[in-house]
Amino acid sequence: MGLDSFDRVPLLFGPSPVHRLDRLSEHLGGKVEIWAKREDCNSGLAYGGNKVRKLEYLAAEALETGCDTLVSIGGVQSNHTRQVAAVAARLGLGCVLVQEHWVDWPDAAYDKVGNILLSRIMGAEVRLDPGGFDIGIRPSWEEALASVEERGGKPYAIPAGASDHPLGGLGFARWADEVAEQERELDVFFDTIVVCAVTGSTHAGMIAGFAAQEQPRRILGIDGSATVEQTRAQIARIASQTADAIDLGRELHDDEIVLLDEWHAGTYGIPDERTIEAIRLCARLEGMLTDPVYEGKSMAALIDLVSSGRIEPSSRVLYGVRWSSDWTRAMERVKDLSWGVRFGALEEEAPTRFELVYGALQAPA
Ligand code: 1AC
Repeated sequence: MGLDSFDRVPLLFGPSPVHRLDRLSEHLGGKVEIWAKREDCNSGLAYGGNKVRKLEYLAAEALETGCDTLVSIGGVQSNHTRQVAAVAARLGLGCVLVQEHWVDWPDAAYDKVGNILLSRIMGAEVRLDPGGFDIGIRPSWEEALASVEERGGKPYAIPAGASDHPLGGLGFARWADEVAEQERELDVFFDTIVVCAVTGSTHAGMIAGFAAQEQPRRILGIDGSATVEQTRAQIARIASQTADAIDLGRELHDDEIVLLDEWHAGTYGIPDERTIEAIRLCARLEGMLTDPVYEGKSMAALIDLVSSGRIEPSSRVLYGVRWSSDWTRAMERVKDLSWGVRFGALEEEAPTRFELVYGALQAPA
């Protein structure tokens, strides 16, 4: 069949930008050339992100099959569910989101700001669920699908991260083609790709897509799940299913699935010192923001791999930015606090003002 035979609803601006990270490269010794490809700048839909790229294929199927409601799942501050909400809004579809308690983050505003707020503003029906972190298929999501049917709707099922789905890997198989095209334009070749992996289809799609190209390269997945074997198995399954879908014409080899597990900090969603240091370094050298859940961890890996020589001198690396806007929760909080200060509010008044502003925005659609 091939990738082009799958329908796709265009939701991106076009190819996502690729650019050099000169100051970071220089800081790490100047022998490895580091570039970034920016899914955080890929679309006008609620800040874009890697899931919008995947959802181009799933949304096409939802429309073709006459579904009227996208139903998905993620953590309370899921980037994925925010992107599903944006795609649903853009296409005039309903949206039900199960938001589980994936991260133990003791902040009273955690389920009110950031991504979850954006999803509510975009009209998604958000259902909070106490379930903990798990990238597998969850009963709460199946119940949400059933509830849409019970009220006479036709749900379209999108698993966590749009990953464990027959079309889940296609978006990033297409990303691999896009990289090859950009390489031709720029007259460069990226021998190493670095990307964070949790639910797996971003990494898996890249593996399948690049496997179809002539010149081999290393695709280093950096685990952010801390449930490494489950993520590795999911990547292998999605990569091989995507390889079939795009007619690769051969089995993927075990050594094509590389998931490094040294930077996940022990728990999904919680950064350690290396994560924070990596976020700071990248921000201060490049003005590029990485986040504490995904990119901060893969940035820490990139820094260590280059500094230690595990990514060899003279390599050219493409660092995949997914746009994990976990920072939106921080940004909203900062805005809230500065609002309080600007209006001369006493510190203890801030929560009241906070409730006034965000309580109103979070009213059900
Ligand atoms: C884990 C899928 C994931 C998210 O944003 O919910 N990246």
